[in-house]
Amino acid sequence: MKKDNFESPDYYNIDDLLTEEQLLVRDATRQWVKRDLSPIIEDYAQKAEFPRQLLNGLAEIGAFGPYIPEDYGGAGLDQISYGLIMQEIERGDSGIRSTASVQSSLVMYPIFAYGSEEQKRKFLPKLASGELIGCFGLTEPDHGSNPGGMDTKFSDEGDHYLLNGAKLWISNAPFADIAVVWAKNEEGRIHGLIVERGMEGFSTPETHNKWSLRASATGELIFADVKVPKGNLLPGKSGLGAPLGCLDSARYGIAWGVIGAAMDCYHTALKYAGERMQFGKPIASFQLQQKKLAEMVTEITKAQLLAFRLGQLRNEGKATSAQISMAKRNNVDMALKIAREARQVLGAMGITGEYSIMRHMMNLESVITYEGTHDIHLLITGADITGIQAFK
Ligand code: TGC
Ligand code: FAD
Repeated sequence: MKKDNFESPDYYNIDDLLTEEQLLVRDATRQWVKRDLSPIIEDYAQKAEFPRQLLNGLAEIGAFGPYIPEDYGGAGLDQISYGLIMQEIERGDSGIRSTASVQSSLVMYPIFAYGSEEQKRKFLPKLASGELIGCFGLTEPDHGSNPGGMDTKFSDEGDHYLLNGAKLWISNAPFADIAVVWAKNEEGRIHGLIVERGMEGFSTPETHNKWSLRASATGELIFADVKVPKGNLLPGKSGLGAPLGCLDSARYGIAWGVIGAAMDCYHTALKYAGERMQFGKPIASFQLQQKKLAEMVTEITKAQLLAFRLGQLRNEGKATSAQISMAKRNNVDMALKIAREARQVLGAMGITGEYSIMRHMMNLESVITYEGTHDIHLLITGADITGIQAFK
């Protein structure tokens, strides 16, 4: 079993900006990652299997619903604590952070924000404790970047709804107990429905042969005349803005999460460069390697400041969707570039599972695509600053 000797870079003393509670939350998550996640993750990624034994630990560290009020079973933390939890988990693996993101921001959040009091009491405490695991069905085979075009639909059959359609690329789908599914009613209006495992006509086949997020289970959601009780429709909000509102919360978490992956790559490369001798010297003494390492820590520091400021805005309820898009786009791109550079610092060793860099790099190829692609987030910034939408 490999020992995790990670030390976090903090070039601009960002720890000084954190409250005692934020530091405690961050350090507890870091310790859990070192003890329970790091020693097993490479093996599970190689096997392409989700380590289900981590679910209890994720619940215990407050990763399921960090900012959901304690009254509903959540941890009642602020947005910066939520971000730090995501950073630490993704330092271990983006796939495990995905599970926490989906559960918190894409399943608990819509039930909390748009659900009835009865739905909140029924589902949120069990989701917070990990007794129930959820997934979020928005993307379809023919509608990825353009979810508003979705074909999944439901009709009102008097005492229940009848749901038909399919969702693709759904994190946690193969083992989720419930799915928050977005579908159109007979008037073409988008609503959220809670679909429960065991409902007749509902199946969740797993998607295999991924080179990315291998320790995360991805699958389809198939609805063939599924009878959904009327009490399972989320009554609080409809229209495309409802699922997109959940994405704001998840994208914010990703903007922090990927800093963790970048930090891990940087730390690994820095340590390796100090120890690896070539031409009679540590490779860290060569200017070309110093350039890579210096640029990495500079980009990590900029990303930390962006995420921290966004967290302050979120705490004040002032962050806009476009600000969140900018941070998601910038920070994922930053992390992916650092993973590629760090891999080169390790030479051939960088391609092996002895080090985490290649796994991070492959994971980040999904992260730069899901929750809105790199292109879509640029277009969101473009539309925000010019007032002109260039999507269509
Ligand atoms: P558009 O006309 O711009 O907007 C429709 C309505 O939605 C409102 N809105 C938002 N509301 C809240 N938050 C946001 N971020 C919002 N963005 C837009 C908007 O105001 C409007 O409201 P109203 O009242 O006027 O109707 O919609 P559009 O059809 O032009 O599409 C815009 C676009 C392309 C930006 C959007 O569809 C988009 O973001 N596409 C990307 C799709 C995406 O991100 N999918 C993610 C699927 S989930 C996932 O990937 C989970 S991975 C999880 C993991 O494993 O971690
Ligand atoms: P497309 O939309 O087909 O895009 C293909 C390319 O075209 C991209 O480069 C894109 O940027 C570009 N493009 C598209 N439209 C435009 C435009 N207007 N202008 C310029 N370029 C454009 N979805 C869920 O609902 N729930 C989940 O839990 C979930 N988990 C996922 C897990 C993984 C591992 C992955 C890989 C995806 C997951 N997704 C999930 C789906 C994800 O959100 C979509 O893959 C993403 O939104 C992009 O959709 P697409 O793959 O269909 O690409």
